[in-house]
Parts: sequence; C-alpha cells; structure tokens
Amino acid sequence: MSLTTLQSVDDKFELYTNYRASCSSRLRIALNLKNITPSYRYIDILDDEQYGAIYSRINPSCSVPTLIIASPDGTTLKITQSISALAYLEEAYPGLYPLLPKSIRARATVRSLVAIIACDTQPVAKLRVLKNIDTMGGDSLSYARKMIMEGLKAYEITITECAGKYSVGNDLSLADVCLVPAIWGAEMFGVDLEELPTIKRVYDHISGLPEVQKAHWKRQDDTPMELRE
Ligand SMILES: N[C@@H](CCC(=O)N[C@@H](CS)C(=O)NCC(=O)O)C(=O)O
Repeated sequence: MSLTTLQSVDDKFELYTNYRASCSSRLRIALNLKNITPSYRYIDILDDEQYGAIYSRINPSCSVPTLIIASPDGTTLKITQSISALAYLEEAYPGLYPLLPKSIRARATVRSLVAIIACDTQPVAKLRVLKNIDTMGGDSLSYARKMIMEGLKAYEITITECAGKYSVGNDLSLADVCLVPAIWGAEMFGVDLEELPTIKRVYDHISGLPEVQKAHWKRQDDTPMELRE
C-alpha cells in the first residue's frame, strides 16, 4: 500500500461549508471525487454566522470553506482558502483521482481557468459585495448577472481552444471543479447559459457524475427543506 493511500485512510477531514456557497462546493466535489468523506460543519452565511465570534476565529476571512485535516501523529492543518485546499489535496494525495493534467502546458491552462472563476468572477459577485450594493441602493441582481456573465464569457472563449469532454481535454480537472459551482451560482441568478455553448456542453457532461450530483447545493444537510431536490 502506498504512503498516499495510507494518508487518505488515516487523516480526518472537517469541512466548514454552506450549501449555496460555490467555494464550498468546489471542495465538496473534489473530496467526493477523491473518495474522502469529511465531517461537515455548517455555517449559515445568510444569517452572518461567518462573522460570529466562533467562526471568525477559525477563518479570519469570515468566509467558507475552511478545511481542517487532522493527522494520526496529532498534527492539524487548517486551510482557509478553497484554492489552497484544492492544491493541498492534489499535492498530499496525488494518487487519488488526480485533478491536474500531466502536461505542464495543460496545467497552466487549468490554472488560468481556475483563476477566471476564483479570482475574476466569484469575488466580485459574492454575498457581502451584493449586500453592500443593496445597502448603497444599487441593483445587486443585475450587477451579479453582468459580472458572472463577463467571467463566464472569458472562460467560454478560453475553453473553445482546449475543451474535450471536459474544460481541458478529456480528463476532469480543477477547472471543472471550479466551473460547476459557478454554473450553479449563475443559475441561481438567472444567467442565460445559451450564450455559452462550450461551457454548457462540458457542464451537461460533468453534472451527471454521481460525485457532482452528491455535492449539489440542493442535496446538502443544511439545504433548507423547501429548496431540496
Ligand atoms: N477566496 C476565498 C473566497 C471564499 C468566499 O468568498 N466564500 C463565500 C461563499 S462562496 C462566502 O463565504 N461568502 C460570505 C460573504 O460574502 O459574507 C476562497 O476561495 O475560499
């Protein structure tokens, strides 16, 4: 048995999450693909629990997710950023459903796509930004739709060159892990995906995977009953 397999069996994972948070969904999908089952801790971001005394000490950015890994030697690692957590999982358990391609050129493309979602799109349309726009009397819904569409268009143009079954070639990668929750968010805001044919084709393919279905925001233990599927 390889060391990586042993690590995956022996480490204990705790994921602070929220059903509708796309950044948490990235981790739920990646952990499902790697067949790692964490203990879930639910943070109600609609009720500002992320700013509460307890959680703000766990994650000083007052956001989800937070991934905590406890190893059998008694050491604990806390990761407070989703992309850092995804990178850690790739590096610590390379044998478990690799989500980075072998080619360093393809890896660069995957990382560009991850950044389009995680740096250029989600941060400008996150809950606290939209709440501030509302407070200032703006139209947060139109703003969110516009920013999400701009980000997804950049993703669409980029993958037109490199998509196969998935965003980059025929292997599922971290780009897809970030794309899927972005599409769930886009759907919540009523963004029309018909303008994004390559994304739609890739998304339709990925969304059928059982690991992705299980991570869907409508199927989490903290999903309100009226929104569950
Ligand atoms: N860069 C952070 C962003 C985390 C983030 O923005 N999380 C959102 C949910 S997707 C959140 O907690 N929002 C609560 C808020 O905006 O107050 C990461 O990738 O982990």
